[in-house]
This record gives sequence, C-alpha cells and structure tokens, in this order.
Amino acid sequence: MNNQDSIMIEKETTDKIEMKTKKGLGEMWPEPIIRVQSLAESNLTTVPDRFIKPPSQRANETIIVDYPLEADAMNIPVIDLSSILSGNQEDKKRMSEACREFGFFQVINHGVRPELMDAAREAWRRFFHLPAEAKEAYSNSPSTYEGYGSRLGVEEGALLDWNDYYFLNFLPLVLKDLNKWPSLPSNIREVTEEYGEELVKLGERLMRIFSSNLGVKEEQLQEAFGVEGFGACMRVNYYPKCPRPELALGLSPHSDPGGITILLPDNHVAGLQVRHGDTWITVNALPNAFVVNLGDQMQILSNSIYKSSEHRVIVNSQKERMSLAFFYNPKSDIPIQPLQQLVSATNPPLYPPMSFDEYRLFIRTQGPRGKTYVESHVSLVNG
Ligand SMILES: O=C(O)CCC(=O)C(=O)O
Repeated sequence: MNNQDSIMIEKETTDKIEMKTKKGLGEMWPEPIIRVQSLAESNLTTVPDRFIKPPSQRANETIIVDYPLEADAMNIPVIDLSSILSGNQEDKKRMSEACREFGFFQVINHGVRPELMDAAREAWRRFFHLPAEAKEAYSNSPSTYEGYGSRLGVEEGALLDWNDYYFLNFLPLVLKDLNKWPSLPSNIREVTEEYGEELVKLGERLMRIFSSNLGVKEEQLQEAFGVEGFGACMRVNYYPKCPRPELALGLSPHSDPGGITILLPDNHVAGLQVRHGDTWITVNALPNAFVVNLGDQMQILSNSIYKSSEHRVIVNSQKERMSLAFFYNPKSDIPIQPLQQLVSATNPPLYPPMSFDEYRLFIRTQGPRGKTYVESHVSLVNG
C-alpha cells in the first residue's frame, strides 16, 4: 500500500455524497503551500484567485471589526456555568435549549482563570509574529495535521481560506509530543500545557451536563467517548488582515467533526458567524467567555437531539484576528453511534456506527464543506 489517498466519491441523483476513504492521508500536500501571512505582508491590493469565493459563498454584510457589537444585534445564548454547577435548574435548561436550537453558546464563569486565557492568546500571537523560518520548522503534513499549516483538505486546486494555523495534540497522552509544539516564545509550551489541562477539565464538566440534559446518566457521554483514550487537541487560527475581505473567508462554512469545541475567540476583533436558519449571527464575544459548540459526534450520539451548527469566519482589512479552538473528541477508534437510551422502535437510530478516525478523514481530505459530512452520514442509513 502506498501513502496516497484513495477516495471514492459517488454523487447520487439526490445529490447526496457517499465517501469511502480507504487509506490514510499522505505526507505531502498536493501543491506548494501558500502562507497567508506572507501574502498579507506583501502589500497586495487584492487576493490571489485561489482565495476568491464564488459570489454565493461570500459574506455580504458590512464587515464588523471591534467588540462590543451593537447591543441589539442577535447573539448566541450566554450560559453561566457556575450557576448550573450550584444547582440553578433554569440555567441548566437554557443550556439544554442552546444545544438543541443553536448547537452554540457562550459560557461565562467557567472556572478557567482569565490570566491563563490571556497568556495563551499572547503566547500564540507572539508565535505567529516570529520570523518565517522559526514557524516553517514546524510545517505540517496532511497525515496528522500537527504543526504549522495553511490549508484543510488535500484536493488539488481547491479554493483556500484566508488563515494559517497551528495544530497540536494533548490527549491521548501517546499523541502528545512536545517536540511538535513550538519552542518559542519561551513560555509557549508551559502555558499551552496548563491551558490544555484546564480545558480538558472544562470539557469533562460540560459532558456531564450535556448528558444529564439528554436524560441519561451523567457519565453516559463520556463513556461513549471512551473513559480512557479520548482525544483533546487544539487548532490556533491566525487570520491576517485581508486586502479584499468581501471576496474571501477566514474559514469556510463547516460544522466541527468532533465532540465539543471550546473556542477562545479574539478579545478585540469579531469574525465568527454561526448559521441560524437563513441568517448568519456574528458572535458578540463577551470578555473572558468561551464560545462552546457541539460537533458532529454530539449530533450523532444524541440521535440529532443536539445540533452541530454550521459556522464560518469573516476577515477584515484593518486588523488581524486569532482564535484558539480546543477540540474535545471521542477515542478515535471506537464506533460512535446514537446512545441506545435515545433510540426506540419509533425513534430509530439516524446514524450508523463509525469511528472518529474514519469520520474526520472527510474534512481532512475535502476541507470545510458546510454540514455535508454529517448529512451524508444520515443518508447512508435512511437514503
Ligand atoms: O476563529 C474562529 O472564531 C472559529 C474557528 C473555527 O471555527 C474552527 O477552528 O473550527
């Protein structure tokens, strides 16, 4: 077996896609990597064709830059975690509704120290401002995505997003390799390690409440994820200033393939938008809040009671933006399927079992594509 991807895509008459990924991803990107930051710093007046989205995918609204946004603008729900943990049933219910309706909320009073959040942001901001050679030393490949990268997906000629990123693993411990984390700035490994430990604890707390809100025992979702061997990883997204923000996107519409995403948004610059029906809500991030969203694995485990929502990132010409997306994921090689307590003869399972390793190859191969992956996964059973 060679290392090439072997992907068969069948377009059915219903326009549903069945994909069978037979082998892992290779060591090489299909074409030379373009660092978005170096483009942005080369004083271009427009963006290269590869970054120009078709008109139907562009964000048409005025690009908003700084927080706070207009007070009356629509926002995702804000949930107070400490209030839930001290027994407030009303807030717990609001979290449940947020998971069912939006698949997104902001969490405040979550227990992670604001100083640690700021230190993590600052360390990574300094990393992205290191000279190119210091970053290139950690250049990533599609086989694991770990390291410094600039694209999701391996399709030759695909349209690209206006961001660079850094991807690293925390859990399972066998995948945590500090040599694959940057060594500069000098505190980045220490800060990132502590940040990861705190976010794993936050993920565990959220998992218990999400379970309880589904009417199953508190440990149920964690057991489905694997009590040991579950995953935690992070992608730090860096969106440079963009000379033609109306033509490009920082990150194309997608739902996250994994379990829970706990996002530390930029503390000054807006950009994350969540699809709600026919509108895109620009997240008005509160100081020291995390933005939490449910990934496809949660939609699958809850048999579609919880929603993984489509989201995207818009860019602007005035300020760079950065976010730290922490992913709390199932153990990668166990079958994930709707919890048996949530299915019955009248409410059959909507999704067949599939391991997260297999599932995430969709996005790792084809890049962000709205909710195509989870929707085509349903269709394999019901279509
Ligand atoms: O940058 C953001 O605000 C969102 C990032 C995101 O959606 C992701 O990393 O999957």
